[in-house]
Amino acid sequence: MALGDFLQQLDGLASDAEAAFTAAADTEQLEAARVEFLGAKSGRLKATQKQMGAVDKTDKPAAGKRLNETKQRVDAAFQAAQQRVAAGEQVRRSSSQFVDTSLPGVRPELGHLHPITQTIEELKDIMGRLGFSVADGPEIEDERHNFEALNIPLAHPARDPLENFYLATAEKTSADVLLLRSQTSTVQIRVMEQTPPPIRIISLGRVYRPDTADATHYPMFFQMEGLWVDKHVTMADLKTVLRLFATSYLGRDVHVRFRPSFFPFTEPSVEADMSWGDKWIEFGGAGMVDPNVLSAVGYDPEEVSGFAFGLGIERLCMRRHGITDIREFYRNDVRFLHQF
Ligand code: FA5
Repeated sequence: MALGDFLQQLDGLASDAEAAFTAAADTEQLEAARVEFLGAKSGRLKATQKQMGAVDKTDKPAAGKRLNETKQRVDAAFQAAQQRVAAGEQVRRSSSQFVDTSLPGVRPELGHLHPITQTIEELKDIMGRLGFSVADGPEIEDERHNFEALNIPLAHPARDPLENFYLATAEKTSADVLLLRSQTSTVQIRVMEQTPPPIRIISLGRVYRPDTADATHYPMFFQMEGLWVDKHVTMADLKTVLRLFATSYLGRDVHVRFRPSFFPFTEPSVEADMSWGDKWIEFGGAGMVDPNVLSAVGYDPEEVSGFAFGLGIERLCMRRHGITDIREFYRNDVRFLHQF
């Protein structure tokens, strides 16, 4: 083989290899080009090297020299391409897995108590400081505790089926008529039935009425009942306790006013309003426990007297936080609930 032909073959191979390595865009393409040119068994460089045997003896030194130079060119082109491809992949990897350690961490979402539950805890705390302990009663009640013992006779409009959630029971005898309690005053009776005076309790829980939901009414809501029975408990004590309670929970600038009212189980009775801007909103009913109620639980109305109150817990919480619609509490919108 003529020396010129051999050298030409080597030069062509070198420039083919350089072009292929430069064009390789990723590790796979580069590896394919490496096998094609530098492959140990059937690479083109190897194949050309084998042709050295056919070159004239006198031309061998020149051919060998060019072969070495070609090897170096091809190797250098491969290494340059290898570095370029590796650097590119590094950038791709790091841009998809980039971690900025100066950013604040991702906080796990923690739940918290519902605003009404939080309010209940706070009300218990305030009333506890005034000497009231917590009593509990069932949400499913009988007519005795929801009505009769509270001096609400059978013909009273408060017992109307349209005003209450009566429960359908298997045996429809008058003794087992059950309903969802419409007021926490039921707990007054349950406590007095079991405990002799003096009594100073509160009871907080759900009550149910078929009221149409609006900004200040909901068919299920929470009440805080209060009852203080002892010798010489007066209306002045009632007003003092309610005022102390209201200013403790709502702040010194809240005004409380009492309007004469009527409840079958208290005499005299009042309704209590709290100021809200230039308006008043009713937050509860109250009064001196009716002697008939004291007698119904076996107390002697000549010996002891008492006051009772029943407050709407949602309304208190609304006033405290400036919430203008009671329905917000029960929509389960986390944007609302997150704020408490
Ligand atoms: C009563 O429930 C009486 N048991 C209160 C009472 C207890 C009087 C002890 C005397 C002695 P009334 O129906 O007014 O009263 O309800 C009391 C409070 O519950 C209201 O002032 C109001 O704050 C709240 N309330 C009444 N209905 C609803 C309702 N549908 N949604 C939200 N809050 C209500």
